Amino acid sequence: MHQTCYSTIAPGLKIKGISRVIDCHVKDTRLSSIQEIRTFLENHAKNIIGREPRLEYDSSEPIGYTHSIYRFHLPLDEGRYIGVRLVLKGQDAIRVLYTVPDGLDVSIQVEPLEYQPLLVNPSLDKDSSRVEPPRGQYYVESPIVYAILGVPRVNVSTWMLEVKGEVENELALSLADLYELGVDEIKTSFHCVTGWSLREVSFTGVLFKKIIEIARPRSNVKWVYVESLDGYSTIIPYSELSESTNSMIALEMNGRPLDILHGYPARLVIPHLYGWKSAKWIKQIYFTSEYRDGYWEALGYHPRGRVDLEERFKES
Ligand SMILES: Nc1nc2c(c(=O)[nH]1)N[C@H]1C(S)=C(S)[C@@H](COP(=O)(O)O)O[C@H]1N2
Ligand SMILES: [Mo]
Repeated sequence: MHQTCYSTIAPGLKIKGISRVIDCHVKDTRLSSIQEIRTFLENHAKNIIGREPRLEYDSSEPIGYTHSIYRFHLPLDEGRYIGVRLVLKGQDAIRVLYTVPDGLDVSIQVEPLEYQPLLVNPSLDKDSSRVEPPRGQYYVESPIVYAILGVPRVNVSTWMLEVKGEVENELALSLADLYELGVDEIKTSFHCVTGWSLREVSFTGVLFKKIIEIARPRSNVKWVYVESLDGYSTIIPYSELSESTNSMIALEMNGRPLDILHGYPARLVIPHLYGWKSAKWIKQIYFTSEYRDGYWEALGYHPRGRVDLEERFKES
């Protein structure tokens, strides 16, 4: 079986008791039934855990119109398990990801590879507010709330947003400081990678290009890594923020301070990228020349996540 695997991790996954994610790219594998999926995964897992696997089905869901995810468990002792996620594009398997719990020794028979995202930067129409939903998306009436690591408690009197890394001016901004920088309002659509989109939602906050002007990232900066109070993280190509006129640190939604469920006191809103890049409850923005996986990127999602290019998962 020809394949490339690499080993990765993100802080939020550590919180969940996962010590690493083994991410394997798959090629030329057509799976047209659940039976074929099972057989394929059993063979695949044998290479990873080095013994006969017992595969238990967990769940599956469509991601847009093109992709789907199947989740299985490989049970271990004491109720622990290795999580297995199979990503399919149509009927083609494109990757298998294993979430390995803390303290477990797996004999990986494959070389872990450092993932090097290659991003050419096509300047396409980034307008996401047109009436027809983008490919693979459908409109819903109200946003679905995601809090994969729970809703954190926030004390706004001590909360500060830190802006750090390879910048000339590091910043620590309170909520009042953010308002003092001046806020703008945008009206936009918002697109979750699982397929739902919101139309015409308004956000008020500090435009990201204003943060860039003040912090002055150095010329070698290529990525912006964002960490949240709940341990969530994500990574965004620097150019997607520096060239965007409507990406912001949002403080209000539809004219009112963000609800705690939607990220109070501050969240990112990057309208032309899938929703997982719009981290809620943000605490640190880190400018860097080096790529590293955030929470969902460590689980196989795309380093850039452009909606117009349907960048849902990393390329195989
Ligand atoms: N801290 C944190 N930020 C997050 C998430 C999360 O689970 N935790 N989910 C992301 C995903 S997948 C989406 S689609 C949007 C959803 O935003 P909403 O919960 O305000 O609708 O938040 C993003 N930001
Ligand atoms: Mo999402």
